[in-house]
Amino acid sequence: MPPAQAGVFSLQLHGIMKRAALFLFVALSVVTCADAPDEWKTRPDPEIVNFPLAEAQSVDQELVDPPFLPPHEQVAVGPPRIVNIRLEIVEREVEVAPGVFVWQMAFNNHVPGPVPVVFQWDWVNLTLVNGTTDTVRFGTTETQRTHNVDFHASTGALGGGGLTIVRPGQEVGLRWRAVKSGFFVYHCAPGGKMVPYHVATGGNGAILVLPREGLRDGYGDPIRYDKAFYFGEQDYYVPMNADATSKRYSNFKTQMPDMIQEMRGLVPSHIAFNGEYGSLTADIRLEAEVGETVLMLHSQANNPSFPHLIGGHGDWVWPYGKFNNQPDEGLESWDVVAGGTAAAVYTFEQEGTYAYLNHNLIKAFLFDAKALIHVTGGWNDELMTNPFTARPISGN
Ligand SMILES: [Cu+2]
Repeated sequence: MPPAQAGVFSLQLHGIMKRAALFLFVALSVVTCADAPDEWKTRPDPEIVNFPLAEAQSVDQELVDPPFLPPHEQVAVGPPRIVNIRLEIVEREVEVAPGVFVWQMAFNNHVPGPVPVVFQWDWVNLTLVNGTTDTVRFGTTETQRTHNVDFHASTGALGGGGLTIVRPGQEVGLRWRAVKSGFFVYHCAPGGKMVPYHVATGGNGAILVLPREGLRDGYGDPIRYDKAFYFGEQDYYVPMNADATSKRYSNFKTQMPDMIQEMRGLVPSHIAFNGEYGSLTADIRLEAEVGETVLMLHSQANNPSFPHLIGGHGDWVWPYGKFNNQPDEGLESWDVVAGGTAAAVYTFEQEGTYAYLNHNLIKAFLFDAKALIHVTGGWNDELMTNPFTARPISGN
């Protein structure tokens, strides 16, 4: 072989070897990448995914006021179901902080709205009512505006927003399938500037879609929680007077122009957990025992948040609150994106009062983005103790 051709052959051989090495590397990478998620991820069961709607059992779910969740199983028993829920929209004036009144848009007379609990692949069968059928339960306020609901957990039609436009005095039905598991925001979204107006006056909540096999930790082992608390964080943009009281309006409609003007500044006047200042620090007492595992669910429909449990951790935290992603272990603070959620579990190990808050500490303490969890059941000196208590400086 002439030297020139030998050189070309050598180059070709070199190229072939490089391509072979590259192929081997890619093949190994594919095997490695394919193996890693398979260790934790579970593939959907085709029998569940393809289960016929016509054969699904229909069950009613009675929703409850946050921060609590309706009684529920943590592992699915049987095939997908149709879960019937009812959301009644109320426009009401509430004192969200001392001297500060807001006309809210409230699902089921509460800000945030209630948390339905279903399993992945169930169907959610909603009746959305604009107004009330039960004036004793919800007061006598009549609604002024058109509303709807956009479920981030659903698929199509603006999350259902396009199929649920409902005028005062009307009701509308919407059925959708929970194809993703996780904790998902829902909110009113009637179009244009009505979207931020309705969301930032309280027209939002979240739905819990559990994996059918239940929650799993980073090792793939089952997690079962003893309690679940929902921390719905709400920002308000309240037109204020010079004396730190709010302006007052005759209804949800007449409040809108001034409030929209406040929103254009992007700076909330008030931020609360569970709709009102003091709600989860004074009005409602959250309790747990040492050894209990608490599922902490957080949503913010309009802004980011940074949950933190003072004195504890997120033992396991699901990125973006979505349970089909492997959870992160032992976090100090974690993320809620705007229009998103977080889900974390923590097993309490010491008694005491824990603050669960937005670790933007200005929002926690100068506003009211915080809650308290009161834990009883004993103290473990090995985890923490005072070798000596505060005393004059001794120099030793
Ligand atoms: Cu609305």
